[in-house]
Amino acid sequence: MNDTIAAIATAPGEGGVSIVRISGPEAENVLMRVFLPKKKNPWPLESHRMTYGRAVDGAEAIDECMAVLMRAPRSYTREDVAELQLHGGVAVCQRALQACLRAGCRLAEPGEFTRRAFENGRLDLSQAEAVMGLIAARGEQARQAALRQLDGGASSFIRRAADELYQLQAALAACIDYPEEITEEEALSGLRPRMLALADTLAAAADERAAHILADGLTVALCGRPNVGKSSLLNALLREERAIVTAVPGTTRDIVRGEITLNGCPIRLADTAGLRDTGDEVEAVGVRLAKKAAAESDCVLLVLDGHLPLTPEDEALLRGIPSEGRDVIVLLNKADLPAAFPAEGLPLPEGTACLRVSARQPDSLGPLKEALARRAAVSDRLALTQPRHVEAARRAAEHLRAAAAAMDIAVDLASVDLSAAQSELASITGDQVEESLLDAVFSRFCVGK
Ligand SMILES: Nc1nc2c(ncn2[C@@H]2O[C@H](COP(=O)(O)OP(=O)(O)OP(=O)(O)O)[C@@H](O)[C@H]2O)c(=O)[nH]1
Ligand SMILES: [Mg+2]
Repeated sequence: MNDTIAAIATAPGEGGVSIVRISGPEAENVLMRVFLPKKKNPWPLESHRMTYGRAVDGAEAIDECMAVLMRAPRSYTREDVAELQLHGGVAVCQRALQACLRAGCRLAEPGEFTRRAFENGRLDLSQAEAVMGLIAARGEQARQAALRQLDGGASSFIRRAADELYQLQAALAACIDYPEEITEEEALSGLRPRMLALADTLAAAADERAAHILADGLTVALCGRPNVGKSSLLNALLREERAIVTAVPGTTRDIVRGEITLNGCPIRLADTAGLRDTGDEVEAVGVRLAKKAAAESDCVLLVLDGHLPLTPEDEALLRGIPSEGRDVIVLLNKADLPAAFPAEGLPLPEGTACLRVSARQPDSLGPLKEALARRAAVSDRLALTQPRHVEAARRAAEHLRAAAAAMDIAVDLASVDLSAAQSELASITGDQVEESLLDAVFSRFCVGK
């Protein structure tokens, strides 16, 4: 951690500016070698102030630029940080980075700036991950959740839970260590309900579905027999001709994907091959892919042709809707044509949504969009929103339940479970983590952050 690192902090490609960032004890010295300020007697640079000049590599000019030095500890990493703001372009910033490396730093690993911010105590681990969440956010909802986490929302929830857990551990330890002073029953009577209450609090915050939707968006598969208008509906939702549409049944074979944003939530749509028994080898592969896409999605749109009587294939698909566990919306497409059967007569499990739509009439898709937006909306009161945190909290809740159950058998067994729960909570904030976990977390960052 004592060396000085550098990386290009902006996304590759052309843009207004690109930034090369340097962090570490040699940051100022490196800057003095690669930056030639315009003004006289510039050194030492005033901290946190932009200075105009040139980026240079030895005697050669690289670009006109601005530079800023942020002295420790008032910087992102809490080390001395220097940044060069160059014209945005691949060659310019590559060359400036090379000059920095020659001037005495090494290339940063992915996430290494943020890892230093964490190791220097500026952020806890969940906040460091929130930085990554902000960068990765593809919609308003994910951005807001990441910002709440950066502001310490997850950390303060976990610290409160950890405090309660410490109290439980202390009470249990007292009763193990001083059995003559407190009767075991006295000491234990209140503990079990508190363990279960804490387990409930953690389990309620550990909403895996919500965490997955924030990270990946809501995945939706358009399924149904051939020719009912799945591809037409995909195109209508995307408002572009993404998938091929023809009157020939069996047109779509590959999965055709597209994404829309509804109320700030990304909805990832997959149009699939029409489901039927077929002798055509290519189509059969498509049917297999379609079933896989349906099984893996959060929500299935089962499309029927509302202007033709149901076929045995439609009926088989309707019978296949499970009564729970799978989220299915039945769409009666081609509502611009006369309806062949009433929606009410369909044999649907209770609570299954059924909507009349027409791919030819974009206005008819409003209720469908509302239904999808509702499924993609995640409560903004959820304390934990990252899959890693949710899993750790769920495991902590399991250990607490095991501890509560162990109270009848052996109090020291319960204390082992409480310690295990405490380790899970500490892994969220990074108060107690293995180096390998840190490597895994930070390697998912981009270089330069
Ligand atoms: N009138 C009317 N025709 C539609 C509508 N949606 C689709 N069609 C027509 O139905 C036929 C089949 O449409 P597709 O979108 O290719 O159907 P599909 O379900 O993707 O079919 P496969 O890819 O073969 O499984 C085409 O001729 C479309 O123009 C609709 O809402 N109203
Ligand atoms: Mg199709």
